[in-house]
Amino acid sequence: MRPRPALLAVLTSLAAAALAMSSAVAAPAPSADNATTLVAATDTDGDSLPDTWETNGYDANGDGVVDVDLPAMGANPKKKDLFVEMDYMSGRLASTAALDRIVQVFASAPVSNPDGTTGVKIHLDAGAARGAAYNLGGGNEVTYDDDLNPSATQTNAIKAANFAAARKAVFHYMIWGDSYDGGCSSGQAFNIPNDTFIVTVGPKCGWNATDDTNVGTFVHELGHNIGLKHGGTDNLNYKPNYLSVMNYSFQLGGVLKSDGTKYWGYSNVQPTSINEARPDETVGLGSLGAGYKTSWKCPNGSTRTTAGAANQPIDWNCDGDTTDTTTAADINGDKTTSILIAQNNWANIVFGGGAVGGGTTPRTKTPASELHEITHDEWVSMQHQ
Ligand SMILES: [Ca+2]
Ligand SMILES: [Ca+2]
Ligand SMILES: [Ca+2]
Ligand SMILES: [Ca+2]
Ligand SMILES: [Zn+2]
Repeated sequence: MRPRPALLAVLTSLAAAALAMSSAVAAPAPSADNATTLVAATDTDGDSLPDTWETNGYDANGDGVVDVDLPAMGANPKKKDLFVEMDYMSGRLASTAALDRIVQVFASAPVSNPDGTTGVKIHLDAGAARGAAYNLGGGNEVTYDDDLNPSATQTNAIKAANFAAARKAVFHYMIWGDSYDGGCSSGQAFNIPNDTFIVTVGPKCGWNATDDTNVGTFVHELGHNIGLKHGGTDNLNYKPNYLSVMNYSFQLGGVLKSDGTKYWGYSNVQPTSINEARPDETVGLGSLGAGYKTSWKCPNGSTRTTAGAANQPIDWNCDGDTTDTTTAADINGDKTTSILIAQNNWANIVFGGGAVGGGTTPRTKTPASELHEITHDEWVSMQHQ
Protein backbone atom coordinates (compact mmCIF):
# COMPACT_ATOMS: atom_id res chain seq x y z
CA MET A 1 0.00 0.00 0.00
CA ARG A 2 1.28 3.44 -0.85
CA PRO A 3 0.89 5.76 2.13
CA ARG A 4 -0.59 9.16 1.46
CA PRO A 5 0.91 12.08 3.33
CA ALA A 6 -1.67 14.00 5.31
CA LEU A 7 -0.11 17.27 4.31
CA LEU A 8 1.03 17.81 0.77
CA ALA A 9 3.47 20.46 -0.27
CA VAL A 10 1.84 22.99 -2.57
CA LEU A 11 3.31 25.31 -5.11
CA THR A 12 2.78 28.97 -4.63
CA SER A 13 0.31 30.49 -7.05
CA LEU A 14 3.22 31.79 -9.13
CA ALA A 15 4.81 28.37 -9.52
CA ALA A 16 1.43 26.80 -10.08
CA ALA A 17 0.76 29.24 -12.89
CA ALA A 18 4.07 28.31 -14.47
CA LEU A 19 3.13 24.66 -14.19
CA ALA A 20 -0.30 25.35 -15.69
CA MET A 21 1.26 26.95 -18.74
CA SER A 22 3.67 24.11 -19.38
CA SER A 23 3.30 21.30 -21.89
CA ALA A 24 0.29 19.08 -21.82
CA VAL A 25 0.82 15.32 -21.80
CA ALA A 26 4.14 15.13 -20.02
CA ALA A 27 3.99 17.44 -17.04
CA PRO A 28 7.35 18.69 -15.86
CA ALA A 29 8.61 18.03 -12.39
CA PRO A 30 9.08 21.09 -10.21
CA SER A 31 12.68 22.24 -10.48
CA ALA A 32 15.03 22.65 -7.57
CA ASP A 33 14.62 26.42 -7.97
CA ASN A 34 10.90 26.56 -7.55
CA ALA A 35 11.05 23.82 -4.93
CA THR A 36 12.32 26.52 -2.59
CA THR A 37 8.99 28.29 -3.02
CA LEU A 38 7.01 25.25 -1.85
CA VAL A 39 4.84 25.90 1.15
CA ALA A 40 2.71 23.49 3.09
CA ALA A 41 -0.95 23.57 2.08
CA THR A 42 -3.64 21.65 3.79
CA ASP A 43 -5.36 18.99 1.71
CA THR A 44 -7.71 17.52 4.26
CA ASP A 45 -9.27 14.92 1.97
CA GLY A 46 -6.07 13.90 0.15
CA ASP A 47 -7.41 14.44 -3.37
CA SER A 48 -4.41 16.69 -4.23
CA LEU A 49 -6.65 19.76 -4.45
CA PRO A 50 -5.73 22.08 -1.55
CA ASP A 51 -8.49 23.07 0.86
CA THR A 52 -8.10 26.70 -0.21
CA TRP A 53 -8.88 25.82 -3.84
CA GLU A 54 -11.85 23.70 -2.87
CA THR A 55 -13.19 26.38 -0.52
CA ASN A 56 -12.38 29.62 -2.32
CA GLY A 57 -11.61 28.59 -5.90
CA TYR A 58 -8.31 28.38 -7.76
CA ASP A 59 -6.53 31.53 -8.94
CA ALA A 60 -4.11 30.11 -11.51
CA ASN A 61 -2.15 33.29 -12.25
CA GLY A 62 -2.27 35.00 -8.89
CA ASP A 63 -4.12 38.09 -10.09
CA GLY A 64 -6.73 37.84 -7.38
CA VAL A 65 -9.42 36.57 -9.74
CA VAL A 66 -10.61 32.99 -9.38
CA ASP A 67 -10.03 31.10 -12.63
CA VAL A 68 -11.47 27.71 -11.69
CA ASP A 69 -14.38 28.00 -9.30
CA LEU A 70 -14.13 24.64 -7.60
CA PRO A 71 -16.83 25.21 -4.96
CA ALA A 72 -19.28 26.29 -7.67
CA MET A 73 -18.41 23.06 -9.51
CA GLY A 74 -19.27 21.02 -6.45
CA ALA A 75 -15.85 20.43 -4.88
CA ASN A 76 -15.75 19.66 -1.19
CA PRO A 77 -12.56 20.01 0.91
CA LYS A 78 -13.67 17.04 3.00
CA LYS A 79 -14.52 14.65 0.17
CA LYS A 80 -12.28 13.33 -2.60
CA ASP A 81 -13.04 15.00 -5.94
CA LEU A 82 -11.80 14.08 -9.40
CA PHE A 83 -12.37 16.46 -12.32
CA VAL A 84 -12.24 15.33 -15.96
CA GLU A 85 -12.83 17.54 -19.00
CA MET A 86 -14.06 15.46 -21.92
CA ASP A 87 -13.73 16.65 -25.51
CA TYR A 88 -15.08 14.45 -28.24
CA MET A 89 -15.13 13.76 -31.93
CA SER A 90 -18.51 13.58 -33.64
CA GLY A 91 -20.46 10.51 -32.60
CA ARG A 92 -17.87 9.38 -30.07
CA LEU A 93 -19.03 10.94 -26.79
CA ALA A 94 -20.40 8.32 -24.39
CA SER A 95 -24.12 8.36 -23.65
CA THR A 96 -25.59 9.95 -20.55
CA ALA A 97 -26.34 6.45 -19.27
CA ALA A 98 -22.67 5.51 -19.66
CA LEU A 99 -21.56 8.68 -17.87
CA ASP A 100 -24.00 7.87 -15.07
CA ARG A 101 -22.36 4.47 -14.72
CA ILE A 102 -18.87 6.00 -14.54
CA VAL A 103 -20.04 8.36 -11.81
CA GLN A 104 -21.49 5.43 -9.90
CA VAL A 105 -18.24 3.42 -10.11
CA PHE A 106 -16.46 6.23 -8.28
CA ALA A 107 -19.34 7.10 -5.95
CA SER A 108 -19.46 3.52 -4.69
CA ALA A 109 -15.71 3.22 -4.20
CA PRO A 110 -14.61 1.89 -0.80
CA VAL A 111 -12.62 5.05 -0.14
CA SER A 112 -13.25 6.94 3.08
CA ASN A 113 -13.57 10.72 3.38
CA PRO A 114 -13.12 13.17 6.27
CA ASP A 115 -16.82 14.09 6.03
CA GLY A 116 -17.71 10.52 6.97
CA THR A 117 -18.86 9.43 3.53
CA THR A 118 -17.28 6.86 1.27
CA GLY A 119 -16.58 7.17 -2.43
CA VAL A 120 -14.98 9.57 -4.85
CA LYS A 121 -17.00 12.33 -6.47
CA ILE A 122 -16.05 12.42 -10.13
CA HIS A 123 -17.00 15.55 -12.05
CA LEU A 124 -17.33 14.86 -15.78
CA ASP A 125 -17.45 17.90 -18.04
CA ALA A 126 -18.91 17.28 -21.49
CA GLY A 127 -19.94 20.89 -21.98
CA ALA A 128 -23.52 21.24 -23.12
CA ALA A 129 -23.72 17.88 -24.90
CA ARG A 130 -25.05 15.75 -22.02
CA GLY A 131 -27.14 18.16 -20.00
CA ALA A 132 -26.54 20.20 -16.89
CA ALA A 133 -25.30 17.28 -14.79
CA TYR A 134 -22.27 16.94 -17.06
CA ASN A 135 -21.72 20.57 -17.98
CA LEU A 136 -18.96 22.48 -16.22
CA GLY A 137 -18.43 24.68 -19.26
CA GLY A 138 -15.35 22.99 -20.67
CA GLY A 139 -16.12 19.99 -22.88
CA ASN A 140 -16.63 20.53 -26.59
CA GLU A 141 -16.56 18.75 -29.92
CA VAL A 142 -13.18 18.70 -31.66
CA THR A 143 -12.32 18.19 -35.31
CA TYR A 144 -12.77 14.59 -36.41
CA ASP A 145 -9.48 12.77 -36.92
CA ASP A 146 -9.85 9.01 -37.39
CA ASP A 147 -6.18 8.42 -36.53
CA LEU A 148 -4.37 10.52 -33.91
CA ASN A 149 -0.90 9.89 -35.22
CA PRO A 150 1.48 10.45 -33.56
CA SER A 151 -0.89 10.17 -30.66
CA ALA A 152 0.94 12.19 -28.02
CA THR A 153 1.68 15.09 -30.36
CA GLN A 154 -1.80 15.27 -31.79
CA THR A 155 -3.48 14.82 -28.42
CA ASN A 156 -1.35 17.64 -27.03
CA ALA A 157 -2.29 19.87 -29.94
CA ILE A 158 -6.01 19.28 -29.46
CA LYS A 159 -5.62 19.79 -25.73
CA ALA A 160 -3.75 23.06 -26.21
CA ALA A 161 -6.50 24.40 -28.46
CA ASN A 162 -9.50 23.20 -26.46
CA PHE A 163 -8.57 23.15 -22.79
CA ALA A 164 -8.17 26.24 -20.62
CA ALA A 165 -4.61 26.44 -19.27
CA ALA A 166 -5.92 27.48 -15.86
CA ARG A 167 -7.67 24.12 -15.56
CA LYS A 168 -4.49 22.04 -15.77
CA ALA A 169 -3.98 21.95 -12.02
CA VAL A 170 -7.56 20.83 -11.43
CA PHE A 171 -8.86 18.78 -14.36
CA HIS A 172 -7.73 15.63 -16.06
CA TYR A 173 -8.22 15.98 -19.82
CA MET A 174 -9.46 13.31 -22.20
CA ILE A 175 -10.73 12.92 -25.75
CA TRP A 176 -13.38 10.52 -26.99
CA GLY A 177 -11.71 9.72 -30.33
CA ASP A 178 -11.63 7.06 -33.05
CA SER A 179 -8.17 5.45 -33.29
CA TYR A 180 -4.50 6.34 -32.88
CA ASP A 181 -1.00 5.57 -34.16
CA GLY A 182 -2.30 3.60 -37.10
CA GLY A 183 -3.55 0.79 -34.88
CA CYS A 184 -6.67 -0.50 -33.19
CA SER A 185 -5.81 0.01 -29.54
CA SER A 186 -8.73 0.90 -27.28
CA GLY A 187 -7.09 3.88 -25.63
CA GLN A 188 -3.97 5.48 -24.30
CA ALA A 189 -2.93 7.23 -21.10
CA PHE A 190 0.67 8.03 -22.13
CA ASN A 191 2.10 7.73 -18.58
CA ILE A 192 1.29 6.31 -15.15
CA PRO A 193 0.18 8.42 -13.38
CA ASN A 194 -0.83 11.25 -15.69
CA ASP A 195 -3.36 13.99 -16.38
CA THR A 196 -4.36 13.13 -19.96
CA PHE A 197 -5.85 10.14 -21.77
CA ILE A 198 -7.79 9.17 -24.87
CA VAL A 199 -10.51 6.58 -25.46
CA THR A 200 -10.37 5.26 -29.02
CA VAL A 201 -13.00 2.61 -29.55
CA GLY A 202 -14.22 4.20 -32.76
CA PRO A 203 -15.56 2.96 -36.09
CA LYS A 204 -12.19 2.92 -37.89
CA CYS A 205 -11.38 -0.43 -36.34
CA GLY A 206 -14.98 -1.63 -36.17
CA TRP A 207 -15.37 -1.40 -32.40
CA ASN A 208 -19.13 -0.71 -32.52
CA ALA A 209 -18.67 0.67 -29.03
CA THR A 210 -21.46 -0.01 -26.56
CA ASP A 211 -21.95 1.67 -23.20
CA ASP A 212 -19.98 -1.26 -21.74
CA THR A 213 -17.07 -0.63 -24.12
CA ASN A 214 -17.06 3.08 -23.35
CA VAL A 215 -17.42 2.70 -19.58
CA GLY A 216 -14.79 -0.04 -19.30
CA THR A 217 -12.25 1.76 -21.43
CA PHE A 218 -12.80 5.18 -19.86
CA VAL A 219 -12.43 3.77 -16.35
CA HIS A 220 -9.38 1.76 -17.45
CA GLU A 221 -7.54 4.71 -19.01
CA LEU A 222 -8.44 7.06 -16.18
CA GLY A 223 -7.11 4.32 -13.91
CA HIS A 224 -3.67 4.77 -15.46
CA ASN A 225 -3.96 8.52 -14.82
CA ILE A 226 -4.52 7.77 -11.14
CA GLY A 227 -1.63 5.38 -10.85
CA LEU A 228 -3.03 1.94 -11.68
CA LYS A 229 -1.27 -0.69 -13.80
CA HIS A 230 -2.32 -3.72 -15.84
CA GLY A 231 -1.07 -6.04 -13.10
CA GLY A 232 -1.70 -3.91 -10.04
CA THR A 233 1.67 -4.07 -8.36
CA ASP A 234 3.37 -4.79 -11.68
CA ASN A 235 2.60 -4.90 -15.40
CA LEU A 236 1.68 -8.58 -15.78
CA ASN A 237 -1.67 -8.78 -17.54
CA TYR A 238 -4.54 -11.30 -17.37
CA LYS A 239 -3.98 -12.25 -13.73
CA PRO A 240 -7.10 -14.15 -12.63
CA ASN A 241 -6.77 -12.86 -9.06
CA TYR A 242 -6.64 -9.20 -10.20
CA LEU A 243 -10.35 -8.38 -10.23
CA SER A 244 -10.19 -4.99 -11.90
CA VAL A 245 -11.02 -3.31 -15.20
CA MET A 246 -7.28 -2.54 -15.28
CA ASN A 247 -6.89 -6.24 -16.19
CA TYR A 248 -7.55 -6.84 -19.91
CA SER A 249 -9.63 -9.87 -18.98
CA PHE A 250 -12.20 -7.47 -17.53
CA GLN A 251 -11.72 -4.07 -19.25
CA LEU A 252 -14.29 -4.59 -21.98
CA GLY A 253 -16.52 -7.24 -20.44
CA GLY A 254 -16.53 -6.11 -16.83
CA VAL A 255 -15.34 -7.85 -13.67
CA LEU A 256 -17.56 -10.92 -13.31
CA LYS A 257 -19.47 -11.27 -10.06
CA SER A 258 -20.60 -14.67 -8.83
CA ASP A 259 -24.23 -13.45 -8.80
CA GLY A 260 -24.05 -12.93 -12.55
CA THR A 261 -23.71 -9.14 -12.46
CA LYS A 262 -20.70 -7.24 -13.70
CA TYR A 263 -18.55 -4.65 -11.98
CA TRP A 264 -16.92 -1.90 -14.03
CA GLY A 265 -14.45 -0.51 -11.54
CA TYR A 266 -11.13 -1.05 -9.85
CA SER A 267 -10.37 -3.96 -7.57
CA ASN A 268 -11.36 -3.63 -3.95
CA VAL A 269 -9.95 -6.95 -2.78
CA GLN A 270 -6.49 -8.51 -2.96
CA PRO A 271 -6.93 -12.27 -3.25
CA THR A 272 -4.01 -14.50 -2.40
CA SER A 273 -1.08 -14.66 -4.83
CA ILE A 274 -0.84 -17.54 -7.30
CA ASN A 275 2.51 -19.22 -7.85
CA GLU A 276 2.47 -20.46 -11.44
CA ALA A 277 5.26 -22.92 -10.61
CA ARG A 278 2.84 -24.87 -8.43
CA PRO A 279 -0.63 -23.31 -8.35
CA ASP A 280 -3.05 -24.92 -5.91
CA GLU A 281 -6.19 -25.69 -7.89
CA THR A 282 -8.06 -26.81 -4.80
CA VAL A 283 -8.32 -23.31 -3.31
CA GLY A 284 -9.21 -21.28 -6.40
CA LEU A 285 -8.75 -17.61 -5.55
CA GLY A 286 -9.27 -18.27 -1.86
CA SER A 287 -11.93 -16.73 0.36
CA LEU A 288 -11.71 -13.25 -1.21
CA GLY A 289 -12.78 -14.77 -4.53
CA ALA A 290 -16.17 -15.67 -3.07
CA GLY A 291 -18.09 -12.80 -4.66
CA TYR A 292 -16.52 -13.20 -8.08
CA LYS A 293 -16.08 -15.41 -11.07
CA THR A 294 -12.79 -15.13 -12.93
CA SER A 295 -11.09 -15.86 -16.24
CA TRP A 296 -7.70 -17.42 -16.95
CA LYS A 297 -5.59 -18.77 -19.82
CA CYS A 298 -5.20 -22.43 -20.72
CA PRO A 299 -1.95 -23.92 -22.08
CA ASN A 300 -3.42 -23.82 -25.61
CA GLY A 301 -3.97 -20.07 -25.30
CA SER A 302 -7.73 -20.19 -24.93
CA THR A 303 -9.53 -18.24 -22.22
CA ARG A 304 -11.69 -19.94 -19.61
CA THR A 305 -14.14 -18.50 -17.13
CA THR A 306 -15.29 -20.16 -13.94
CA ALA A 307 -18.89 -21.33 -13.90
CA GLY A 308 -19.35 -20.30 -10.30
CA ALA A 309 -17.66 -18.40 -7.50
CA ALA A 310 -13.88 -18.16 -7.72
CA ASN A 311 -13.30 -19.35 -4.15
CA GLN A 312 -14.15 -22.82 -5.45
CA PRO A 313 -11.48 -25.10 -6.99
CA ILE A 314 -10.28 -23.96 -10.43
CA ASP A 315 -8.69 -26.09 -13.15
CA TRP A 316 -5.72 -23.80 -13.73
CA ASN A 317 -3.94 -26.16 -16.15
CA CYS A 318 -7.15 -27.08 -18.00
CA ASP A 319 -6.55 -30.84 -17.76
CA GLY A 320 -10.06 -31.63 -16.62
CA ASP A 321 -9.57 -31.88 -12.85
CA THR A 322 -9.29 -29.35 -10.03
CA THR A 323 -6.96 -31.36 -7.83
CA ASP A 324 -3.48 -30.34 -9.04
CA THR A 325 -1.29 -28.64 -6.47
CA THR A 326 2.25 -29.06 -7.79
CA THR A 327 1.88 -28.83 -11.60
CA ALA A 328 3.20 -25.66 -13.22
CA ALA A 329 0.73 -23.69 -15.35
CA ASP A 330 1.03 -20.43 -17.29
CA ILE A 331 -2.25 -19.08 -15.97
CA ASN A 332 -2.00 -15.55 -17.40
CA GLY A 333 -0.79 -16.70 -20.82
CA ASP A 334 2.44 -14.68 -20.96
CA LYS A 335 4.65 -17.72 -21.54
CA THR A 336 6.56 -17.12 -18.32
CA THR A 337 6.24 -18.65 -14.88
CA SER A 338 5.62 -15.99 -12.27
CA ILE A 339 4.01 -15.34 -8.95
CA LEU A 340 0.78 -13.55 -9.83
CA ILE A 341 0.24 -10.86 -7.21
CA ALA A 342 -3.08 -9.05 -7.02
CA GLN A 343 -3.78 -5.55 -5.76
CA ASN A 344 -6.56 -3.67 -4.05
CA ASN A 345 -6.65 -0.77 -6.52
CA TRP A 346 -8.80 1.54 -4.47
CA ALA A 347 -6.29 1.40 -1.63
CA ASN A 348 -3.56 2.51 -4.00
CA ILE A 349 -5.12 5.36 -5.98
CA VAL A 350 -2.76 8.26 -6.71
CA PHE A 351 -4.47 11.63 -6.84
CA GLY A 352 -2.60 14.44 -8.55
CA GLY A 353 -0.99 12.78 -11.57
CA GLY A 354 0.73 14.98 -14.13
CA ALA A 355 -0.05 18.66 -13.65
CA VAL A 356 -3.13 17.97 -11.54
CA GLY A 357 -2.99 19.01 -7.92
CA GLY A 358 -1.38 21.50 -5.65
CA GLY A 359 2.21 20.60 -6.29
CA THR A 360 2.93 17.21 -4.81
CA THR A 361 6.38 15.75 -5.06
CA PRO A 362 7.33 14.58 -8.57
CA ARG A 363 6.07 11.10 -9.23
CA THR A 364 7.93 8.33 -10.96
CA LYS A 365 6.19 7.63 -14.22
CA THR A 366 5.75 4.38 -16.06
CA PRO A 367 6.55 5.16 -19.71
CA ALA A 368 4.31 4.60 -22.67
CA SER A 369 6.16 1.41 -23.69
CA GLU A 370 4.13 -0.38 -21.02
CA LEU A 371 0.91 1.09 -22.30
CA HIS A 372 0.15 -0.81 -25.48
CA GLU A 373 -3.55 -1.20 -24.87
CA ILE A 374 -5.91 -4.03 -25.73
CA THR A 375 -6.75 -4.05 -29.42
CA HIS A 376 -9.93 -4.80 -31.28
CA ASP A 377 -8.49 -8.08 -32.60
CA GLU A 378 -7.54 -9.19 -29.09
CA TRP A 379 -11.03 -8.41 -27.79
CA VAL A 380 -12.73 -10.27 -30.64
CA SER A 381 -10.43 -13.22 -30.01
CA MET A 382 -11.29 -13.26 -26.29
CA GLN A 383 -15.02 -13.24 -27.03
CA HIS A 384 -14.79 -16.21 -29.39
CA GLN A 385 -13.12 -18.55 -26.90
CA1 LIG B 1 -8.58 18.45 -1.21
CA1 LIG C 1 -12.23 17.47 -2.36
CA1 LIG D 1 -6.19 -29.41 -13.34
CA1 LIG E 1 2.56 -16.65 -16.67
ZN1 LIG F 1 -4.04 0.04 -20.02
